[in-house]
Amino acid sequence: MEKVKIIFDTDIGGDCDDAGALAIVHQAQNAGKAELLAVTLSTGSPYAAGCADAINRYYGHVVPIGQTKTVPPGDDVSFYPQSYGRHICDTYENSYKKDGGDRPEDAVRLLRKVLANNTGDKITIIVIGCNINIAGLLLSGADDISPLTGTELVKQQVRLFSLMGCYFPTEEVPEIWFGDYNMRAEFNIKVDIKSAQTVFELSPVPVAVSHYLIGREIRTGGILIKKDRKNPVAESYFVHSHGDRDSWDLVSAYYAVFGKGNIFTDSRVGVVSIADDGVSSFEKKAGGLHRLIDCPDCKKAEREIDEILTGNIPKSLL
Ligand SMILES: [Ca+2]
Repeated sequence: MEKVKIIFDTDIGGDCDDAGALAIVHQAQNAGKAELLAVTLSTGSPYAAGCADAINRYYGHVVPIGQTKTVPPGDDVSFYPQSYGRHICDTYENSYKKDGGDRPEDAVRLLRKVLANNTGDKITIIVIGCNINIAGLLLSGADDISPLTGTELVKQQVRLFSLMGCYFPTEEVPEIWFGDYNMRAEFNIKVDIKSAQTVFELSPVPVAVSHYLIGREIRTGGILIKKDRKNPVAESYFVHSHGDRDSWDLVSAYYAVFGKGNIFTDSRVGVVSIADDGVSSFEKKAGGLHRLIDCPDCKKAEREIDEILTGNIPKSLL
């Protein structure tokens, strides 16, 4: 069985789908299908490292954690203390308690270290927050860790970025409204537009995009609440959503580990562009490095993702 090496780049603690995505990676690792190498945090929240580490400990795979040293421009810092991430960090065992715990190292340094030390199969990077860390990696120069630039390291050691971001209007959904707010730029892009532009412009390897309208149609994770509240992922879903939640980040985690598997298609290849106001566009183009993930049967996807979250990975995926 091919074991997929994973780096998990996340803004965990804000929306519970990051916790669900991390659970997918851990369940895949338990089944021998994945190996989590590191977690990097693309949020300034002082609770994010503790939240990620608590989940990693619950599943028995403790890995190094890095964090951006710059608060992303669109982060709402007043939200950190109200987030479910704070509750998980404060309640569950972890090494990164806000007061007196370890502090995560710089995310770009950790990314460079993990890539530079890699031998054998290439690494897949799941990117499910804003793009500050990956842009920082791509723009990084040679240093004491490696004589290679970030872009060279990525080209040599990364198989794929499995990235959640972008809203592409369709005929069926030409606009998204939350009350009187018209969402033209998707959240992960809007939090750091410049970094998103950098990633789509500079990535020398394929980027598979779990875009807004796909994850929105797939509701999962609530099943964990009934199963085991000692599981910090179950608690994340309970505190944040009291049940199922849209699966934006879980689509990226599934695709990173299992590819299209039984539930996704990725027929479109081309180029994603991010305008200066964060609005995304996609142009089909032969030889393009970007592709959009599509889901022909969202109900089927819900069933399969919930099965994986509860540890029942279909044999066809292994
Ligand atoms: Ca996220």
